[in-house]
Amino acid sequence: MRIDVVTIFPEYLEPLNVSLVGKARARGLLDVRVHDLRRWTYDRHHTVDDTPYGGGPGMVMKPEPWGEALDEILGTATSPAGTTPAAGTTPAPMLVVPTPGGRPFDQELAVELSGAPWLVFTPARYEGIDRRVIDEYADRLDVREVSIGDYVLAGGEAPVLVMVEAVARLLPGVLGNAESHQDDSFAAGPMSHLLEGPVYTKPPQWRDRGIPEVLLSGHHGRIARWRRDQALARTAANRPDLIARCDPSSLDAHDRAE
Ligand code: 6GU
Repeated sequence: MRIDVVTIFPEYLEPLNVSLVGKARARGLLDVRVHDLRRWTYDRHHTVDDTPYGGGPGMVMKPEPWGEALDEILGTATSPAGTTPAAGTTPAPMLVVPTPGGRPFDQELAVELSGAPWLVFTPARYEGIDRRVIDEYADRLDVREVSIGDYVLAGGEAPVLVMVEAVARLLPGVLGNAESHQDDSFAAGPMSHLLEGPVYTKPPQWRDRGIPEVLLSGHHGRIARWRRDQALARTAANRPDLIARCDPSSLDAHDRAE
């Protein structure tokens, strides 16, 4: 997968050199290119923002640098949403626009993005990017405006780090064990919409605390049942909204499986 990020703070994306994403890049599974938006400014102050039409507080990112940056990065690779480029041509990139006004980012969207061959992220500062830029590229590409949660950040760079990490760990070969994200919180399957319960490792005694006995029992049925109960309790406590989305029949099936 190729990922381009256009930002006025390229150094903010340094964590993409570290850990899981850094290793995926080093192994050639991920081709990440970070671009400084100011490369596409030509005035002495490398201006990227201006005052909003209609008045109001804050500044808006000017359309020209974004347009030039995206034209250069995308080249001729454009294809309207819902179409596929002919064999042998450049794959259609997906444009991901981080904004608190976007659709909520969740595991389902992470899975969808992980299936794209090429993602282009446009993290903005200030009050956002001149709307005409999003409209311009939405005519030619699959454009997604995405928010990572119900709070306001100073810019889209941290959300890009979040989204790239969520997507990268889904790519084939990135995780050590091909199954290791199968039972994630939020993954599809019988435990979907349940949060993961507590986990334990050695030593068997730490301070005055031991390990729940069922985990030492070797009884896989009882262990699975206990984990499901723990997951359900944690979900009820922290995310009661998710309980409603649980498939009750899958829970009953799990119960009977013991
Ligand atoms: Cl994607 N951007 C900003 N600036 N704030 C956010 C966000 C994005 N998602 C949640 N808050």
